This record gives sequence, structure tokens and C-alpha cells, in this order.
Amino acid sequence: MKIDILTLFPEMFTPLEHSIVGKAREKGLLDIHYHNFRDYAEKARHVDDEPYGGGQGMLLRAQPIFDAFDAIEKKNPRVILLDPAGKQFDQAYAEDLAQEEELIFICGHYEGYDERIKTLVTDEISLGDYVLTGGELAAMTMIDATVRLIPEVIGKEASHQDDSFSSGLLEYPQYTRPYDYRGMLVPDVLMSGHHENIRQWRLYESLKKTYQRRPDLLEEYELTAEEEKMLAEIKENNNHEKS
Ligand code: 21W
Repeated sequence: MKIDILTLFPEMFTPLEHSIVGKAREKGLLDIHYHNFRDYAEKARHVDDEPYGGGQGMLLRAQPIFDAFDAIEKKNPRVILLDPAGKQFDQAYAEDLAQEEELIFICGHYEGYDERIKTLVTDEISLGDYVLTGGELAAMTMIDATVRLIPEVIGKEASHQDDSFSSGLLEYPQYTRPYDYRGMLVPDVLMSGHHENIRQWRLYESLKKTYQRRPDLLEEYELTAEEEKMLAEIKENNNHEKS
């Protein structure tokens, strides 16, 4: 996968040199290029200007971003504008991006954009409902979530088959050695070696956590007959706890 990033702050992207994304680059599975659009600004290197019609703050000018964009060698890229008013990023969107050969991210900072920049883009995406100082951290988050889904980036030992959000349920609790840590014990079922009981316990705990913390996820989720029964039991127990 080839990723081009248009940003005024390329030095913010050092996190992508490390961990799984860094390894993917070393292995040649991922090629990232940075383009500081300040280098393309004509008028005394100014990248922003006042909004027509008046108002607070400055807007990123179209010219530096268009010229930086034109200088990128590209065939058929997805072009993603990081925008707090965009569609909210999620796991399904990461899975979609992971299928692409070429991604271009356009990051703003502080303010808004001249609307005409949007004619370059295929997708306008937000990370969520909170205000950041710019698009850089949002782009890094999206790149991290996307790159780990590229085949060969994560080996089968760290498979993402049972990730929360790709299964549709939150993950069940997990424990590793020792059995007794400061008096806190590992649940007996996990020590039993009884695989069917362990499977049922994990499924029950996943459903319980999802019901308590993220009931919105259950609305999207297709329950099996077994899960339907467990969920009824969870709701029953939950009512007893409340009263
Ligand atoms: C913050 C840009 C505030 C614009 C029209 C009139 C990219 C982001 C960002 C930023 C404003 C993302 C306005 C979640 C984010 C980002 C910087 C305000 C005011 N518009 N996802 N007045 N949150 N943020 N615009 O902040 O660039 S993706």
C-alpha cells in the first residue's frame, strides 16, 4: 500500500515509524510519503487567509493544497480529507480502506478549508465528536487501524478475527499467569481445561459486557439461538442486581 500525506506538520508522524506500522514499512508492505504543502505556497509561503463574508479565524487556501496534490504520483487513489464534519471513522471503514492500493490523506490544522479543496477528495472523514487541533492525529489513527488489516502485516498468531467491533461484540475478560495475583484469582472455568465450558463462559461474558456498556452494538448484531438464551439470562440477572 502507498500512502501520501499532505500536512503542515510532517514531524508529527514519527509514531508511524514504530511498532506494527513501522515493521510493515520495513517489510516493504507499506510506503509512506509526506508532502508539506507550505513548500507549495506561492504568496510568501502563506497557506491560510481570511474567510470571504467575514468571520473568525483563517482558512487553508486552495492553491498550496492543489499544487501539492498535483505533484503526487498517483493512479487511482482514495483521497481522504480529515474533517470534524465528515462521516465518522469505524472498523468497517478501516476494512474498506485496507483493500486499496493508494491512499492520500489531507490534514488541516486549527481552522477550516476553502470549500474548493473538497473537489479533490473522495471521502470526508472525522475521528469522532470531539475537537482536535488538526487532522494529523486523526490520520495516524486511521492509518494504524487500516495498516494492521493488510494481509501479511499481522501474522496468524495475532489474528484480528476476534477483535471487538469486527465480531460485533466487546471482548471477554482474559487472564495470564500467575493464578493468584495479590489475592485476585483466575476464574475456575479457565483453569478447568473444559473447552466447551470455556467457550460458553467467554460468550456469556462478551454478551454481558456489550449489554452493559454498548447496548447500541447489540442492536446491529444478529444473535444465535444460544446467544438469545444467554442474553435473556443476563437481563434477568441484571434486574436482580438493580432491585
Ligand atoms: C477544529 C478544524 C475545529 C476545524 C465552519 C465554520 C480532522 C478532527 C479534525 C479543527 C474546526 C477530526 C467552522 C475529530 C477533529 C480537525 C481541527 C472548526 C469551525 N467551520 N476528527 N466554522 N475531531 N480538527 N471549524 O477535530 O482537523 S478529523
